[in-house]
Amino acid sequence: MITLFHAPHSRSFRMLWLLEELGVPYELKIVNIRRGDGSGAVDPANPHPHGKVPALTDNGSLVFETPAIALYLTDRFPENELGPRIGDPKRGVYLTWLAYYTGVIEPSLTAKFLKIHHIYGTFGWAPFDDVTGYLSRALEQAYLLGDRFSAADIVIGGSLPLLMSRGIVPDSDVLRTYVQRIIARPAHARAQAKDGG
Ligand SMILES: N[C@@H](CCC(=O)N[C@@H](CS)C(=O)NCC(=O)O)C(=O)O
Repeated sequence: MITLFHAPHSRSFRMLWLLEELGVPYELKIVNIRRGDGSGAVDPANPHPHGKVPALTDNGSLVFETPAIALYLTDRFPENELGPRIGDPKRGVYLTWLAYYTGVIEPSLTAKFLKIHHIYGTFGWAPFDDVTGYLSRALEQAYLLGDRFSAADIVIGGSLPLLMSRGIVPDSDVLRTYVQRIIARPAHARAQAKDGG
């Protein structure tokens, strides 16, 4: 049985959304986490080594880090076609977007937030403005993989509404249209209904 360790209104919402897209049985465990405003605490019921969410257990395996969970689930349930299988020509671009989220988008966002001057040739990621420019160009197509929705849209696209509403990612017609397209999916609404537990 798959168990998702989740905290309301947090990064783990996207894996809740993915599980709803997949339509597979799973158990949702709401756990407490430390919040940016100083509230909350590490929950002893959460198996994540750093007390974060999302974390997922399945048959004794623990999976954490959002892109790893996304890849684990789309490989485990390939019939749902939410991630290209090994051998599919789109597999490479899929893996690239998943790694890009953790390896480039998140660090560039943190660096911007902390006002860290970007050092080319030293940092392993691109500056945030380059990242948002690249994303905007990529999303002139319907989805990150072109004409097919995938878990990469959940991992990356699912973080955009909050970032755009806070003015961190600049609002644009391309990004707004893309976000509206992906959040109109029924599984997104089902995940929202379960977000609070
Ligand atoms: N790199 C992780 C980040 C997970 C993460 O930072 N989650 C936040 C919630 S938005 C959290 O659990 N924070 C609690 C803490 O830092 O103790 C991923 O992408 O899954």
